[in-house]
Amino acid sequence: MNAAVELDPRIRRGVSEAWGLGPRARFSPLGNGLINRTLLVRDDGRRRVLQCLNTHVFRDPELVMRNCHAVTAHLGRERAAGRYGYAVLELVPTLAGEPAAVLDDGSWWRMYDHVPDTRTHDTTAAPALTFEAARGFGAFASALCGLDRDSVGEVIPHFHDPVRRFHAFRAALAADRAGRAAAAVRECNAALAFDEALAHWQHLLEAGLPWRITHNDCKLNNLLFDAGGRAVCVVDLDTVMPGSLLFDFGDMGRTMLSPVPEDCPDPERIEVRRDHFAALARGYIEGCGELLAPLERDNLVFAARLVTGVIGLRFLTDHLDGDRYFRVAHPGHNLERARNQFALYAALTRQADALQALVPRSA
Ligand code: GN1
Ligand code: MG
Repeated sequence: MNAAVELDPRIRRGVSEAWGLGPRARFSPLGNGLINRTLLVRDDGRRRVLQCLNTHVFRDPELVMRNCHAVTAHLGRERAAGRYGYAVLELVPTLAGEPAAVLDDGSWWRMYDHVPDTRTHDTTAAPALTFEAARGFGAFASALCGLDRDSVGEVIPHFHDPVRRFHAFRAALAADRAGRAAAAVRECNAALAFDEALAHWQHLLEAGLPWRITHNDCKLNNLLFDAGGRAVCVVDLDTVMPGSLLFDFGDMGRTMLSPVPEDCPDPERIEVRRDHFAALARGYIEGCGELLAPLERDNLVFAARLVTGVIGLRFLTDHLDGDRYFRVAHPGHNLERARNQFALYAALTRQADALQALVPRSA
């Protein structure tokens, strides 16, 4: 269990007043998120999850909270009707009945019930776990297809847009504001080669790639598992918004096909495990049910390449910008992440045909 942290006294007072926490409430860090700050709160035998929203990333926190509410309420109804077999995050309103508390310093805090007896994984060793994760995220996408499109707004416009991400990288490289480009030539060259994926992306848009409500951050550690490896609950709902299922499958491939986590600094250890890809495709197709269109199914490997490349671009852009977006644990962390993602991108590209042949033709 993680050690307790001392919250800034004003923050502690603010959140305690907002949710009526007792004087002995204890806070400890939770999870490995790179954007929001997440804490486990233990108060009088009760456990809850407290999060500070990163408002530099989520510029419209009110919209984020409205989306989260719409999504959790919808999933709750699907679950009650027997159409969704997973736990659903429960937002805990403040004592004043608000979905979040805005403290004097302008920080946004919200609370979820803690889902008991669960854990996250940063990597998967067994294809069975990969299958479970993919089926869980697939069921999540399928459950969201009944949600009214107007009830979920675009929290981060163009979030996965590969063309914009590529241009943002080129602009960061040209600006070189942190003076790091010279020492990152290899990674930058790998990133520049990503433009070969853009034409196919354009083609998919023109071919009518379905736009749905998607999670947009389906990395393995955004799913809670029980001790037996069963998927229990999808978390991190802040980026649920209109998008493509390819973004979700791509993030799963990015975080489950390689045996090492996204920041493993040694590219030699990165590989694409075909048995995990087969499990991923089978699990996702089973979880999505009828939802997956042929154009989506035929592009699952492309999805993994696309998202791996886009996240590689984002890590590298942030490195060149001076680490202003993703949380880093040491200097060069974003560069290591980018190197890792481009090594994975290259491995996926080399094996693309063999992998796509593993995708079942129908559910
Ligand atoms: C961020 O918050 P977290 O760590 O689950 C990021 C994702 C990246 C991911 C890389 C809003 O997700 O897009 O894929 O880091 N979320 C946002 O690990 O930018
Ligand atoms: Mg997360």
